[in-house]
Amino acid sequence: MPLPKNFLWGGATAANQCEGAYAEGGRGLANVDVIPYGKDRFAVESGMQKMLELDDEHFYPACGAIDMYHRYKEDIRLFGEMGFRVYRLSIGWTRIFPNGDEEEPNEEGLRFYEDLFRECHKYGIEPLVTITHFDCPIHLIKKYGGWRNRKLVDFYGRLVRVLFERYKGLVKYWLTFNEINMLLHAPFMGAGIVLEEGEDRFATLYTAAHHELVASALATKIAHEVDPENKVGCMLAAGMYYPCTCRPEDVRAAQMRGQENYFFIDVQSRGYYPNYAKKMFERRGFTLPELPGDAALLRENTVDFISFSYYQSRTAAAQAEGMKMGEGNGFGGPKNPYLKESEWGWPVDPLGLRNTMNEIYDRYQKPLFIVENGLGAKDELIPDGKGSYTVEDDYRIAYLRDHIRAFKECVEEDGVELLGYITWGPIDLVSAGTGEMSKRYGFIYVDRDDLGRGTLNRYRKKSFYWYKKVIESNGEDLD
Ligand code: BGP
Repeated sequence: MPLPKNFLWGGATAANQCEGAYAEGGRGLANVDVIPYGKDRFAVESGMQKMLELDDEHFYPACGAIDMYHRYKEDIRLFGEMGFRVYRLSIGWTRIFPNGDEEEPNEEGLRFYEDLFRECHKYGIEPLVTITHFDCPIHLIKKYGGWRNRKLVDFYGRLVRVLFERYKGLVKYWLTFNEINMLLHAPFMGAGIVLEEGEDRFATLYTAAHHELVASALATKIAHEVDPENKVGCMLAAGMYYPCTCRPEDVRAAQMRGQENYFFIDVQSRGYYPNYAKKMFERRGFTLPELPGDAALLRENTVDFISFSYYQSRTAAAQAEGMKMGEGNGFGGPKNPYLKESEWGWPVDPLGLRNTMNEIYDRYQKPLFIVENGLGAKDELIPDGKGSYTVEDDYRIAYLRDHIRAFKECVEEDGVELLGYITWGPIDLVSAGTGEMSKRYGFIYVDRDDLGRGTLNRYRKKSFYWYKKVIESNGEDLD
């Protein structure tokens, strides 16, 4: 059975990784702007090092990024040329509310996205909007402490109401928080949280988690009220945990890591806190900062579909000491000896995508949506023989082909419902993890290096023509 005719093929970006123009159009400063390139990046991202302003000693890649703010027409035209049916992008919160706590939105920011959505529709591209993709106004961090403060729920509620009302009829697919589980791994990026010395990390992170979960349910409620056509999804940084051996202790370790991962989605999809989480809170002496009405809000406003990013499977062991540890999308674990790795050390596991999809679908029984997948690799720009340049990125094609085969089998043979497939970074952009430009995911090459030098010109890679063919044939022609 082939994929459904209306299957949504496309690509995904995040505002801070592509727009640049950080101080234009009335935009305010956000956490993502002040995460520097280089050795301090990880400490800032993970909330261990406080950096709430730009300084002269660091380079901040998000401030200029690939300048999509000024070039979105050219970029969307290229997406149209590939035949995209969906383009996933995120809203820069501080373009709409520069400080985050204003009463009135910034019209210039609203107009920017309205124009962008209209541009998508010109090419028959459906926009899918991530409301926050690692993005929180600096003012809300300085004044309120980020998502550890309940007030953020109200400010977020104000933001989403403005978006749903303004873009009614232009956008119908929404994601509330990108990779919501990343909050536990990169609290500054995920929730605008800088951990204070001596602060109870567990309590702070799960307090912020509760606030984001309530905000997500509130957004789902408002979205459905404003337009019953709206479809709202949660978004998980996915990847099934494999036990390192069949020792029951390792299987248990994998199960527990899985629960930590699914915790957010359990609440967003089922509408209540799972017992394993309540027990964990009890053991840690943590009381959920619930207000009257929260439980009902969560219960009555569950998501319509489950979206997720997938780059790799993960491993877990009861005793990881002495084992070789590997890299991964924020979730390193013992190395999996059965898998090859990318240049950045991320395991490559196409079958893991099918395993993961089955696990998620079994758990929630709701339609799935792959909204990120791809290979970060170094590319070499070479003359194309026609007066321009290109990249012979067969390695990227091979990665994507294997993953597409895997999800097709999952749909066709396992019967999993899948709304679409969206690759990460269809145009090269700033890496969230490392801040590099040289970690490229795109079908379109952007001439810019790790320190922001380059013409910003765009070039079609070999994978550009390949993906166009894949979409045209609705996934039948993968050669
Ligand atoms: C996900 C993020 C993206 C993206 C991607 C690739 O976690 O949602 O923003 O960047 O990973 O990661 P990286 O950019 O670190 O290679």
